[in-house]
Amino acid sequence: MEMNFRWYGADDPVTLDNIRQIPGMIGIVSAIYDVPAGEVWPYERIMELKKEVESKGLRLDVIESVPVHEEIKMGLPGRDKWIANYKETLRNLGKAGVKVVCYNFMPVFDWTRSELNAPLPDGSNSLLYDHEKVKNIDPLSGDLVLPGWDLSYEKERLAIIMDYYRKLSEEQLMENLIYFLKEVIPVAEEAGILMAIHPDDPPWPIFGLPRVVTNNENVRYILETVNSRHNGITFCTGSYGADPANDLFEIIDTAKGRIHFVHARNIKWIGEKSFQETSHLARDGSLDMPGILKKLKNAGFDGPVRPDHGRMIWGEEGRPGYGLFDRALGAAYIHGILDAFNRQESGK
Ligand code: DNO
Repeated sequence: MEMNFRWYGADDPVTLDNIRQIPGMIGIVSAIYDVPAGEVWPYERIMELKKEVESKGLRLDVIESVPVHEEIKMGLPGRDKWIANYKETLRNLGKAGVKVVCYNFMPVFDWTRSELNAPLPDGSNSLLYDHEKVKNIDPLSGDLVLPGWDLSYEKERLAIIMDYYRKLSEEQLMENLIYFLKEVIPVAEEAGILMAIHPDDPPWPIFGLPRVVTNNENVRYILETVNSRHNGITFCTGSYGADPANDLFEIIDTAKGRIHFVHARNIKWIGEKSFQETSHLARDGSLDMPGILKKLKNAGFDGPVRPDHGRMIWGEEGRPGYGLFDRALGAAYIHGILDAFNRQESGK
């Protein structure tokens, strides 16, 4: 597996110089952040990013994310224009040598938590999702705004979009995803790009909006219906793992050969549909990290992996989930596990 680290560009308090000093780091996962969702990413901008990353001895194999315009997710007649733009972006990314594109199909709201700095017993803090609290949050009130949300819409427009989604069934949302995939996957094939859909986080409907990238059955459906190696998944342990009903090993079996990117992080279930993020260590959370990594390795996965959300430790302040220190510890832990497996295999 190839160790990568997410970097948010020039605005990120974590620098490329910081990242290159984490042992074993080979690549950066990033995006062009100032192009509005739906617009084409210019080739020159992609190359600028790539050169910057490469000037620090790192690679740019993975983009996370190329956002999918809401009209595509909603299945509106205007979607074809946005899909044409998406294809153009994929062509530009392919030309620039990018190998994997991570994206998601969550209506409006990307990853959602009720608290961004919930205390942990050791004095650090981390992201927490409490379903009862989220049920009482009105995202239109502006009381909770999360870093992954695109709230560039006017409030009235957002209300209309949410209303539309509330009437959309999961089957319809899935159909819209399949429509999108049937269009873009042939282009991804030509461009040499592996598409890797990220699961919904958390993997159940929130704010009354449907979600479909949630479980084994739906992963199977998505992969079988558009049956190309270029139509694959991001296996995010913490997103699928947030639902104890999801058997992570089963999902790995289903997606074998079609897992193109791994987000490795741990969470601890703290109640019905509620969880807090922990250090990456298996003993701190509910997920069997070494077991999962072993299963991925045995399924033949040797692609890009990145540590995911970390706690805030040692007084660090910064982007929730995306500080330097705990993610660096996470990377070292993952490396340790993988090195041990490799040693065992080689019999040394
Ligand atoms: C959260 C991330 C997500 C992810 C997108 C992929 O920390 O894992 O925001 O990047 O859902 O499109």
